[in-house]
Amino acid sequence: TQAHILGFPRIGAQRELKTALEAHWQGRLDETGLRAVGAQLRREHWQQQRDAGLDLVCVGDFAWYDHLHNATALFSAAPTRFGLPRSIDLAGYFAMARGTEAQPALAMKKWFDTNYHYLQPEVDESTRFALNRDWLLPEVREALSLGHAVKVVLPGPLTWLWLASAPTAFDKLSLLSLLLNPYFVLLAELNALGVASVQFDEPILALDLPDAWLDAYRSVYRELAPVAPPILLATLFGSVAEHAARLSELPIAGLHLDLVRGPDQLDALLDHWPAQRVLSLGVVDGRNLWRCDLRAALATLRRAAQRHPLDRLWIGSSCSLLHVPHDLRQEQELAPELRDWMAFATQKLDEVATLRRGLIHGDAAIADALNDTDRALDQRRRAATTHCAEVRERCARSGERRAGRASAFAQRAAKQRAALNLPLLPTTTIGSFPQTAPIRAARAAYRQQRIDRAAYEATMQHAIRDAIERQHALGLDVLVHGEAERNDMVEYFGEQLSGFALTAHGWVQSYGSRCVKPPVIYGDVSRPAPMTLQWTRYAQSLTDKPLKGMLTGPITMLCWSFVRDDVPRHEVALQLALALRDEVQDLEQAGIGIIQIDEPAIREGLPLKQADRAAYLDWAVHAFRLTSCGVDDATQIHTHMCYSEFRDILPAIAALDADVITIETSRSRMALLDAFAEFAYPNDIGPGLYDIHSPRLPSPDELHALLRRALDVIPAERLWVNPDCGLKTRAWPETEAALQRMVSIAAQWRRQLSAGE
Ligand code: THG
Ligand code: ZN
Repeated sequence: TQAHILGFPRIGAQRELKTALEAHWQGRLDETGLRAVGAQLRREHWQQQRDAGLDLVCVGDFAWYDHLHNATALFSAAPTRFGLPRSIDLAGYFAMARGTEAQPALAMKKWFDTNYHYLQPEVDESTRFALNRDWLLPEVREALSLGHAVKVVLPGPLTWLWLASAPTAFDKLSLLSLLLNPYFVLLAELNALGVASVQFDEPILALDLPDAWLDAYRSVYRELAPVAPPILLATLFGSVAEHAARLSELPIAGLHLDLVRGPDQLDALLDHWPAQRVLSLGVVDGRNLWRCDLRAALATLRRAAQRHPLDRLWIGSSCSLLHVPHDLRQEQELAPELRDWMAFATQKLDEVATLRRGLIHGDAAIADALNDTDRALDQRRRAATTHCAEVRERCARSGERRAGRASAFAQRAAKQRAALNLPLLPTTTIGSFPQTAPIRAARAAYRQQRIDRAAYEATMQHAIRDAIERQHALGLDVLVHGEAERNDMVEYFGEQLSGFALTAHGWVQSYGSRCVKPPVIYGDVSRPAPMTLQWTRYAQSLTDKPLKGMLTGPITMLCWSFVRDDVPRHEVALQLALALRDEVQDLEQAGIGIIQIDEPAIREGLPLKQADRAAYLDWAVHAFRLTSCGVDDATQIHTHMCYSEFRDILPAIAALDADVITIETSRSRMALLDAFAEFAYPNDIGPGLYDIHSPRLPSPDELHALLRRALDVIPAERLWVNPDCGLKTRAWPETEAALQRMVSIAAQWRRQLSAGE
């Protein structure tokens, strides 16, 4: 019986990797210095796993930017457009990750249904692979020389290939045998080095895979297994029960199951999985930060042990711990009661090790841990702070009726036109403006109580006034207050809603060096006081133009938080919706005629399996409508979406019935817009006219062409003009220059269209 995890967070307890990466990119830290930071982090994280009592340490979970991208470098699979030498070095690796003068970066995509982004490989029929021994192997030697029992973690070849982008007519599976060559060489070398095991992450097995791909598993592992160290095939993020028989035929040493996401698959696998092989049970949640119910986990493990030899049962985290923060011990400001309910990555190592001791030696051997967990979980179950009768009653009452606007879109649009008096092709922005150094400094000073509320408010009001003046000068039609007071769009609301807790150091990697600090929903959610009203009202007082109130929607609040696991997610979504609905109504009451409710994460929350999607979309759409639909016909509801592929959920997006949707489209050169047109999206649309993620100024020709394309497929009466996303990561000079061009192109088209009438 071995205890292991599927991977450890690489960013470091103090985000050391982030600091080092950004210093390196700015030229303040050379490659040697950067490599030293990475080596130190790996050494610490291996030692932590060993000290906790795990039997294996993970090697290969470390990455300078993204672990899938590491495999791209390891197998020399750079797309030719970067013009890199065959053997990718660190500079080439970063060039692909971050883009160059000449080439945009590889696309960033959401890793399954998580808020982590991977770099998407690009393949075509000319792609060829070769093992690059500068990657991974030195890390393996590093760990071996430190005396660790090594389990190498690698993306499985089928998952790597599935996630790669390719020309439409090209069958990616035709590359498989070429891709297996470097894997084959690598595995033989790992075997010779004496690694104990190789974990192939194959999360795509939790999707609805076509038969051709499922069939390919057999050829892959028949080819690789003979030369490889014992292979553990890791499934994650969902059940693979339907593939139990097929998986059991693979010539692999072990299979890992995510029993947090797919608890019901255990029996199916026990029916099929051969007794002489390893079955790894992922019972400690790698996606959430709640303390493991050790007794429940032990019961599961013992049930398995009745049907599978104990020495072939492994105990693990459900997936990589990449998705949880580093160490709970840093959270000294969290209420002790709450802290007691949680386990971060470091604590989860202990949980896994404890479970192994308990399984082998019985409850008595882990009596202290069991008692302590019982006490904490019992206290959590009985805590008054997690239950609010008022919230529960309100949810029960609201749950029955279908939320919807009083009138259909056409009638609302007429009333809104009369109320708002906007020109054709109205111009607007997505909400945030540059977070300048003085703004950040004031927020930090206020948080640390170095300045008082009055001084803080004065600085924020100054930033708002500045943003309004700049928008007036630019001639934008619908203004925003600029969100100077907000850190992260989810954290900001989490700080103000009841039922939420914030951590001080709970950083989780989002992409590259960028991290987020997801708030924790531990109790029933409600809104004790208005959250945005004061700033929005102040901004509206400075202008006669319509000012758009800005909120984060209920589904995005849910997807980008750590959510309680003692209440169904749809119930939490309902609570969030009702809390946000109160804010919407307060804004309307205060005379704010346009309210935007952002839902960039609605696609990310979509279940991996088709069969579960309709139910999710049903409650997600309901939550948005509940938030947005309590307003008068004349009040205009906007929503904004970005970061995802929305094509497959267009009917649900239409069902949100927002009056206006602004969407990220410029990076796909408006291809998404065609999908909206094809679907005949019924309400107003603002396709993003330029990519805000790059400091590059969009040329007038390019803006002109994109707007023309938009006008080809969307009637002018329903078209808005705006950038792709919020502007908080940009500086003012480039922001103003780009917006000026955007506004003038809109004016040009407006003149042209009215002349044509
Ligand atoms: N908030 C949350 N999740 C997200 C996004 C978000 N997921 C998707 C997408 N946006 C990810 N994009 C980013 C962009 C920038 C940063 C993080 C995720 C970022 N983070 C700061 C950093 O790492 O330096 C964190 C410090 C800060 O809050 O200022 O810049 O917008 N929840
Ligand atoms: Zn956006």
